[in-house]
Amino acid sequence: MEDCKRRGSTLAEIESAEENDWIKKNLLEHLFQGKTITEWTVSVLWIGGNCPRRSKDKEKCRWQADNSEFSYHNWHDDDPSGDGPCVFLAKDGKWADYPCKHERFYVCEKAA
Ligand SMILES: [Ca+2]
Repeated sequence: MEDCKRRGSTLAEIESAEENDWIKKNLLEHLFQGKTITEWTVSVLWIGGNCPRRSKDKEKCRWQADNSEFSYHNWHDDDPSGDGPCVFLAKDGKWADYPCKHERFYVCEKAA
């Protein structure tokens, strides 16, 4: 995401259940607090994953920034479903691939 690059960072790469949980608790639940969400794909945050379109193979997904494989993932039962290539984190902490064009929140990270 260009906005992340301008800030000298990249879209977040989630490497552990702790990190996934932290983002879920501190960002997602906060962002969507008090909102009535009926559509699962609305309360989401883009993260830095990339999956080939029309592929349901988890093994083919990579982190955009350095093309590295996922060391951790938390895919929703039906994902990746091949409608990517972008990857979002839903309010329940699950991941899904989805077309990138949808306007959503996104989370950047910087090396500490
Ligand atoms: Ca999908």
